[in-house]
Amino acid sequence: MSDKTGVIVKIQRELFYVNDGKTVIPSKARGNFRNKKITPVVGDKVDIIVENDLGYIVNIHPRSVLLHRPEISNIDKCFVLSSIKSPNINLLLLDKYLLMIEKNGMDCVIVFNKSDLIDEKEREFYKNIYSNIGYKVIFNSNVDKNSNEILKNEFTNHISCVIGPSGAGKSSTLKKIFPNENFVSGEISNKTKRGKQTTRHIEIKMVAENTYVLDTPGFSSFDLKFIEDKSEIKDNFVEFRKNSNKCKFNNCNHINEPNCEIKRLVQEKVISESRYNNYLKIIEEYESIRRY
Ligand SMILES: Nc1nc2c(ncn2[C@@H]2O[C@H](COP(=O)(O)OP(=O)(O)OP(=O)(O)O)[C@@H](O)[C@H]2O)c(=O)[nH]1
Ligand SMILES: [Mg+2]
Ligand SMILES: [Zn+2]
Repeated sequence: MSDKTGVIVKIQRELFYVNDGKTVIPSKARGNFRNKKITPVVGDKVDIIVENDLGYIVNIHPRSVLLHRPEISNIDKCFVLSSIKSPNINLLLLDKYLLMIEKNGMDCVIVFNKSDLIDEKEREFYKNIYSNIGYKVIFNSNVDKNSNEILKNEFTNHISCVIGPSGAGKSSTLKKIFPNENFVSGEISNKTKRGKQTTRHIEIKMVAENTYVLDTPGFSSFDLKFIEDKSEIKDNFVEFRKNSNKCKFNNCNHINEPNCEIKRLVQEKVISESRYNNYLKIIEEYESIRRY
């Protein structure tokens, strides 16, 4: 019997795989601990007791960040990866992801993947919306012979996750820049001919010294349960936050209020109409879930 501390790198078949820096120990959650109604998630730093090669989780360290969908903790950087074509980009989903990232105070990089499928004009259009408000935007194509070193460097010294819609190319991109890891991407398997493989389980992988990445399964929708108060929505639209001190009312929601600086900036095309419309949709969705 021994005591160890490590990180849960994956969860599979009711077992938590804890990496203590040397080995990975399959572990179970202790009964008394499960009664507290905290479920361990990937990313958790935990204390375990090891008996006969099986660990028992006895403590979870405080989490710096806890994300839902996928449920993961202690991640410090998020790569939001979407294709613009095939599948078509969903800017509402992208803006929801950004809201979640801002709320959790994480670093963020927006990756527009499959840049081989779009022209310069489309490129500029999407880049402008997000780089104008301060986001780092990187275009990537896995069709290119060389791996994208600019993108690769963004991972160094972080514990990152890659999120984005299914089929956008998250696993393909990780496989291309970290070729020694077995990220499973959606090629049709020749052996089974069973159609597309998608990412099912999530697992933190160490890809370089001090550098960890987590590939996640794509979701087509993303709910707003992580929002606790309506004001968090406007506060986490970065370009609204920056300009709202010029609104007439200091609790302005930027919807129906007179002399609203945000609405003025939308009209002047300084703030993107797409971002503003998605803000309104998110508010509407938030209010509709609150009614139940
Ligand atoms: N044209 C083009 N196709 C790509 C590119 N990157 C990935 N693909 C293709 O897009 C499809 C989906 O790729 P995946 O990497 O499985 O996508 P994913 O985001 O991991 O999907 P989920 O695991 O379902 O969430 C595959 O057929 C890839 O070959 C790219 O840069 N350009
Ligand atoms: Mg995948
Ligand atoms: Zn306002």
